[in-house]
Amino acid sequence: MARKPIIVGNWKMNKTIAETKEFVAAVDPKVTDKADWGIATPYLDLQAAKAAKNLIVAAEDMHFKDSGAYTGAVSAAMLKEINVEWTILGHSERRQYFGETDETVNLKMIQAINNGINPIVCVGESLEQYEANETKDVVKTQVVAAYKDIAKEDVEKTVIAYEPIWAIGTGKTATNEIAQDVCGYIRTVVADLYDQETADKVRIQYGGSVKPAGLAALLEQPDIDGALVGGASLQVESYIAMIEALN
Ligand code: G2H
Repeated sequence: MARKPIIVGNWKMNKTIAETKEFVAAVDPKVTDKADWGIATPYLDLQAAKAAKNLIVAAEDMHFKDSGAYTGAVSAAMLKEINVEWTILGHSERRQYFGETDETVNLKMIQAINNGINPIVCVGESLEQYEANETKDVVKTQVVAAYKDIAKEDVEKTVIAYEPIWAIGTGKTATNEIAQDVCGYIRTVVADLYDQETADKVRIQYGGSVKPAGLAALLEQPDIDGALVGGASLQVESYIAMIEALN
């Protein structure tokens, strides 16, 4: 079935408000309808990013509680107030450096859905797990945990990003065959959890050192419906090169 590709830049801890304004002014007018194009930015940049008319604007994380004593955290209501309707959840850097677990990712998935925010949930294995041939077990565990108590009709509002940790920011990209194999497997996990129709609707991205030159071939893979792009999403030229790569 036809799924519209979704390509989202993950800025991580990069760009000031001034740099965000400059980026959006240059990139937003170039956006085409060949895909849903987006940027996930630091919280402080979100409002400036919302000047975009075409780009999806996403947070990079969100808390699972409505409010309370959670120093440094940002709630769904705060994002909604500035019309941010997307967030990344469970990025491996959040899991690695900020104590994110499968359980908190699931709580955040539920909170996002309950508040009309579309989550892009990241899964992926470490180099050690990859070398031990545990990739599919790891991503299955992460996907099953993330979707606990998520209703079938809400699944299509979500996006799954498969990001092998060994390919993140390292310049090592999984081959398209590896990426397809795992993304195809993830779709079977969703089909087992729900049904084939639901699995056919959910969009699955690949992430990890994606570059403009490789994007079109990546998206030719039957189960890869987009990309979560870090480094190559930061420069105006490189983001525009991705847009042009799909024209
Ligand atoms: C993976 C990716 C974006 P990069 O984290 O989520 O980053 O493209 O720099 O590997």
